[in-house]
Amino acid sequence: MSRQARIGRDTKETRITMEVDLDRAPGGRIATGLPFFDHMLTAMAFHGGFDLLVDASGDLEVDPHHLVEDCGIVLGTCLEEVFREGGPVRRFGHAVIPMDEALAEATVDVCGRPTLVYRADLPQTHAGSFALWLLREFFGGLSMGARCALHLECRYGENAHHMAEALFKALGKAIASAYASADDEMSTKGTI
Ligand SMILES: [Mn+2]
Repeated sequence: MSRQARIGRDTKETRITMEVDLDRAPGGRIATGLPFFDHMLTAMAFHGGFDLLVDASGDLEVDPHHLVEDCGIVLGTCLEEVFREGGPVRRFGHAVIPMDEALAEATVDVCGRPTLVYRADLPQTHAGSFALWLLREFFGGLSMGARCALHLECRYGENAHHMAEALFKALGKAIASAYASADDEMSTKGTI
């Protein structure tokens, strides 16, 4: 069964094409026009061990908020398609990942209900020119698109770049385990 999805989404604000293949090795081109965001998405896919292609452009001159949030929605929608068409998944995924002095935790439940809990007290507002409060918009869009519960916590750290990167690495690993193939539907209700 295919555990791959390709989705295009065009609005007046953004134009995004994304492809996720959970069974292909990472290495796809990730280009959003926001280098730090590319760096985070690359870390997520690489450490999750799946391939992600992103071709995104948008009204960055207005505010990168639209693009970052929409990338979350499209990635989530890709995962939702994998879930619907790729056979049963293990449903829960969890990872705790350090990066130098920072420690971050990600937990995913592919439960059909979107929820985001995001706890990260980042000591700097920006990484390069990237405004780090945008990360919440990405994670919110992701949980919405994937209809999953997503809990992200950076327990501690001193460098916001390290803290964000640890979060994305943990997220990649948690996604990989949550969407790994299972023998049966993992719900006592019999359906998700
Ligand atoms: Mn880095």
